[in-house]
Amino acid sequence: MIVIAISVLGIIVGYYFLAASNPSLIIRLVTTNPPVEDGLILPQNEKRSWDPDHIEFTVGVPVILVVVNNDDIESHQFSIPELNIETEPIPPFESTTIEFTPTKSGTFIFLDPRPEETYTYVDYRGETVNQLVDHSIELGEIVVNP
Ligand SMILES: [Cu+2]
Repeated sequence: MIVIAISVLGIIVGYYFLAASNPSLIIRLVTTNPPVEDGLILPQNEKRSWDPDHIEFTVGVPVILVVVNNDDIESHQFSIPELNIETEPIPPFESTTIEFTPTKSGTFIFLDPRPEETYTYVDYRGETVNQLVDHSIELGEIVVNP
């Protein structure tokens, strides 16, 4: 009987701590590039976004965030300016882990703070491409609950 009571108590206490903690989370920078006319896939039409692009945490509870760059060519960076969070540039197919504790509640944006840049490479047609990369389209929202 005592064993059962201790087990039930353990489950309740365990659930309480799980419910009170922020989960560790993986967030990816992903690209999509739908073909245009003639079936051509042009780098200039690339779309980039964060997956997920909406995340929620609780103020005062530590967060582990793994940021993955799934882009095959460009480096990207992750920042939550209002919480003073910013990673180093993340090369293609690499990731970085950031640990922080949200210090204030509210709704904030997260983004890639890198300046506009041009990548030059030879594409699948054998043509040299100068791809203008505007990182300001990579936006997401973080809600920090009280
Ligand atoms: Cu970027």
